[in-house]
Amino acid sequence: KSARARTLVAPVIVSSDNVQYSEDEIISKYSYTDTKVTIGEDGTVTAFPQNSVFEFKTRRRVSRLGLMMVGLGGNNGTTVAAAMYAKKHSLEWQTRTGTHVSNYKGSLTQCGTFRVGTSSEDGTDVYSPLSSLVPMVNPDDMPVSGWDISGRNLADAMDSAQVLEPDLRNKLRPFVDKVVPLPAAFDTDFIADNQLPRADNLIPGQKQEQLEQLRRDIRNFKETQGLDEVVVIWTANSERYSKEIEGVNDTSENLLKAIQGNHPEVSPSTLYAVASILEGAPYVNGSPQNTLVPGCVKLAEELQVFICGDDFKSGQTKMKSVLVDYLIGCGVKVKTMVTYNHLGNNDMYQLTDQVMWKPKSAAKSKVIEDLVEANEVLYPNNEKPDHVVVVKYVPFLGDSKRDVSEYTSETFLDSHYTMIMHNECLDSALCAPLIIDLAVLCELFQRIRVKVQGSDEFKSMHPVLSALGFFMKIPKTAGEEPIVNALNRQRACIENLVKALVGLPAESHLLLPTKCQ
Ligand code: NAI
Ligand code: DG6
Repeated sequence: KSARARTLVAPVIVSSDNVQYSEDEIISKYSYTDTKVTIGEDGTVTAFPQNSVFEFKTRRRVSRLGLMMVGLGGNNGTTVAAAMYAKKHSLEWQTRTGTHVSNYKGSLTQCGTFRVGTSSEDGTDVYSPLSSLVPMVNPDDMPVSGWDISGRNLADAMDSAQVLEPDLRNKLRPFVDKVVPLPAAFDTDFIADNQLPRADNLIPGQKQEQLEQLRRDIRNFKETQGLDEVVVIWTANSERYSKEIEGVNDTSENLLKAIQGNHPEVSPSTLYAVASILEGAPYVNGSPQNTLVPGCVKLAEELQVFICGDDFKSGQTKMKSVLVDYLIGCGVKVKTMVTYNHLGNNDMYQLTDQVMWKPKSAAKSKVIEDLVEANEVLYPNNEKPDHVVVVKYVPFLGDSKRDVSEYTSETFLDSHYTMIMHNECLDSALCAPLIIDLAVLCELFQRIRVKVQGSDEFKSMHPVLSALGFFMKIPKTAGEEPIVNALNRQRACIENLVKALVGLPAESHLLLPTKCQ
């Protein structure tokens, strides 16, 4: 039997009345269908399918993009930088299992494929990467910079992270041993005491001076590397929550004043976010703390700069957002989820501090709420599964994260269905490809303009980039937009949005002709 699917990586040109390609732009029309539901006084439910037309304009020229990571010298930061240097210089390295060639496995944009359609020749499904539909940044061409409270050069930081194989570290050393992170904005009140010994690379002065220096750093990076755009991604230690206080961080004006006044509740991460927004650089919060306080969101909205949060969804939580979706989706009632992580990297060491652990604990625990709320047949009266999250610091294991999870459910006639899982992977290998994807997709979003039905103006997407929820434990949404946690829905959102840019319909999964006579 011949193959039923094939992957084509060549650019896909869509031939349809819904799309026009000019030298500079792709202009598409997309018919968006949703169903409005009304509930009558007698309880009757009526559904009204509705269509609206969105027009998209996507600039075809890809910006020259630079990535700045906050926490460049940490495990994630050095792993991302290593992959990019290794790929750019086509490095190969030896391990006991053989020769390895640099690659971006684990990245949705670099290694994921999506169904474009059915071959007219032989009926096979045709798949392509997203970058075949719309041009995207090649991460090999993306200069990397960033800040760290530790002034170690990247070669030494890679050694200390113990993520990369020794042969690869040796091959990278000549490229990175002169690369030193920029001095960081820092406040001892937002980080665990156990991190203080590494804090030797700090911007002097108060918060306003720190903000100004961060802004200069972004501008310098842009100028010296000849960049069109910079994306800033927080991958530094998880901070404590900052208090949200009326008059301090509730509006953009108050937040800027609070920075000027060196207010103790303005966290370093909020300073980085404000600096990025003021410089027009999209900002991604890869940790669970409330960096994006209301004043910061308002600033992003006023200046129309993208923000995305919170906390990378890389391992156990990602699995949870697949498995619980699968179980509840099959009509199985999940009753308990008990999940353990143990590992020994610096992130986990910092999380031994109970104040710093609080936001991470909340992020790891929230991830199934929408899935449970969506099924009152199984979960009436606000019932919820018992959800326990435990993490432990085990220094010997370093970055090798162990995830042990037990899910107990009720299925047919209340019989019990128990699943036990054990995963092991380098924490940073799970997370680094997400950072690359976030940078690549932020750049794409920067090039999109959209006109909603009834408007005559093309505008950029909403500054809160909820479409990137696939990568986030607690996706930040705009206003009343509901949070979606199910990974498949989140992936479909990115896929269908990119398809809309070239006038392709959303994937229906129907394959209808083959099912009909
Ligand atoms: P890490 O501890 O190895 O690296 C963090 C780096 O941030 C350190 O080098 C530290 O010196 C630096 N840093 C701390 N405060 C800073 C500041 N104010 N400015 C600049 N740099 C600062 O941690 P790792 O493993 O790289 O993780 C980074 C972050 O990503 C953590 O917050 C973690 O919770 C989050 N994360 C990681 C995931 C993963 O799978 N690895 C998944 C989800 C989130
Ligand atoms: C403890 O779980 C360490 C954390 O930093 C995690 O590695 C990180 O938040 C990833 O979490 P998850 O739940 O997606 O594996």
